[in-house]
Amino acid sequence: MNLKIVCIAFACVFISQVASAKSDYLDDAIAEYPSINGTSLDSCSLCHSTGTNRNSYGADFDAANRNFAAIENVDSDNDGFDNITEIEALTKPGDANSHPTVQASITVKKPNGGETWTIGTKAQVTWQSTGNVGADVRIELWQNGQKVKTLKGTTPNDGKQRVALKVSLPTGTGFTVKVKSVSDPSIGDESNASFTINPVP
Ligand SMILES: [Ca+2]
Ligand SMILES: [Ca+2]
Repeated sequence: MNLKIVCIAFACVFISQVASAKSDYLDDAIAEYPSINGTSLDSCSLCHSTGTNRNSYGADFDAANRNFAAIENVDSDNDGFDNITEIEALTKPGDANSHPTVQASITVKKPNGGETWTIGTKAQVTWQSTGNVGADVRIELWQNGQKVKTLKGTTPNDGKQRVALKVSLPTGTGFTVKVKSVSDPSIGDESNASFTINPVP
C-alpha cells in the first residue's frame, strides 16, 4: 500500500466520522421536532452556514450543551422570531433572511371611539402597524359610513400624526378615522367606535 492510498483511506474514515457526527445531531433534531423531517430544516444548514462552520443557531445549540429545548425561546439569528417559532413555521433559526411571514396590518389606536375633537385645535391620531405596510399612510375622516375629508394624504408610517381641525371640517357625531397604507390601501383600519367633533366654542 503506498502513501497515497493510506492518505485517501484515512481521509475517508475521517470524513465519514464527521458526516456521521453531523447526522447524529440532525437525527436528534428530528426526534425533538418531527415536523422538520423532510423539509428544508432537515439539513446540515439547520446548524451550519458553510461546511463545519456553525451558524448562530448552531453556536447557541453548542453553547447550551446541545440541548434543543434550552434555546427554544432564544432568537439566535436576531430576526425577531424565537427559535421555536421559526422551527414550527419551518423557517431557519440560524438565518436572518429566513423567517415567518407577518401579515401586514394597521390598527387605529386613537381616536377609537368616545373622544371629542374641537374645531380650531389639533388632534392626535395614533396607530400601530405590523408587517410590510409601506413607508407612508393616509388618514381619512369618515362620518356615518361616508368619507368626508382626507386629513393627511400621505404621512410617514411612524404611528402618530397631529392633525389641524380646520373650520372647513363638519361637526357633529358619528365620526371615525381610517388609516390606510398609501402603497396598498386595502391594508387599513378604522376607529372601533365613533367620536364627536364640536364647533369652535
Ligand atoms: Ca430567529
Ligand atoms: Ca430566521
